[in-house]
Amino acid sequence: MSAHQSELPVLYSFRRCPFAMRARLALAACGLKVEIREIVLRDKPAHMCEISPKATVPVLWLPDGTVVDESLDVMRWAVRQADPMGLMNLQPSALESTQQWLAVLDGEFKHHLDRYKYPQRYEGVDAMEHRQAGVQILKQWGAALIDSDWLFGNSMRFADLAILPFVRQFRIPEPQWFDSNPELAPVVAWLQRFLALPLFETAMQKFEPWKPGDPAVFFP
Ligand SMILES: N[C@@H](CCC(=O)N[C@@H](CS)C(=O)NCC(=O)O)C(=O)O
Repeated sequence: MSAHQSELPVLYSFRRCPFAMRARLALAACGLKVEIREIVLRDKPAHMCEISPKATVPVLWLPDGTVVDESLDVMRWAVRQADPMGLMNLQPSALESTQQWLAVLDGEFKHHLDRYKYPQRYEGVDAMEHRQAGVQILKQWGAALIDSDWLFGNSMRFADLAILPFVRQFRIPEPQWFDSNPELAPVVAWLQRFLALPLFETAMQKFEPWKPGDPAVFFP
């Protein structure tokens, strides 16, 4: 019942999750089509949990049965299939910065983002301290944006797509404060550029939650 209904990979996804969002962005940017299964976090499909017991989205299930269940690995898989936008056209130094920034993003930045956005979920947390720590990290990315539209020049690359869904999340609690913060001006412009992309609109397409037996729905 949960088998592939086509020759295409299946992507378990949740629209609002920034990890799933980066996976959809990479798939769409690489011109790859998947069978999409939108999930609800409090009622995850049994098949998804079976193939990936850690049960986080995104999960990409390939027709040969391979399971790719880390968002950065889904992105890496996508660019290996095709890279028409040149997301991986990077000098060795840019590749090194990409790796460092992604480690900071999924580690420190995500830590501060969660505590800024949802302080009530943690004990003894001061949201403003975490907001400030997040700003310090954003400023490092902002420094790379002083003379260019994207992190590595005037074309979007892998790191932009991996990082921007999380910058978007960081803006959500206090959009006016974020947009008018002079320290963040290059980051604000970077985010606005991203939100205006047709690619972003494609990645944010809405789907009804999937249940076993539903006809296949495709993304993009
Ligand atoms: N390291 C994972 C993290 C994915 C993740 O944490 N996704 C969240 C949603 S944003 C999730 O599925 N959480 C499971 C839950 O809330 O039950 C990745 O990069 O794919």
